[in-house]
Amino acid sequence: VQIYCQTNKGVFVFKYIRPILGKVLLFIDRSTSPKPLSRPPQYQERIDHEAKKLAIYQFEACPFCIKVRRAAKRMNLKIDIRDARKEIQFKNELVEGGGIYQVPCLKITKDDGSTEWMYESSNIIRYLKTRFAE
Ligand SMILES: N[C@@H](CCC(=O)N[C@@H](CS)C(=O)NCC(=O)O)C(=O)O
Repeated sequence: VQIYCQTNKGVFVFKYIRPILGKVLLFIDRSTSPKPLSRPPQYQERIDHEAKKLAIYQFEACPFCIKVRRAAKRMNLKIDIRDARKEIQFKNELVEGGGIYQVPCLKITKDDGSTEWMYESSNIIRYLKTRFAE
């Protein structure tokens, strides 16, 4: 990939094609938005309370991030979405807390105040399903 990226063709792909692909993905995402799971109000309140302890660090048009956002929406989880590309503060939090600049990353704040930073979209979705899916 590194060698490929250094060629003119690679630069072209990354500079021009990727943003277009990103817009196409966002369009598809918005027009096929998943239906959120419906829960009894009291149960949903408890889930909302738990979801306040989570935050997703992401980029808007990253396919792995779209996958995680869609899974969260399907499970009706109101998780704070933090754009680590547009907001330098979130980028810094991610790198300082999680160790690397890679998205998506789920920040989990435990009851004792400690934090866990979970990378890899498939791990994040598995974790959310284990905790919140019926
Ligand atoms: N295997 C990872 C891939 C994540 C990934 O490649 N993320 C890219 C964005 S699409 C990234 O963080 N790149 C860092 C950068 O652009 O600096 C996952 O499934 O979460």
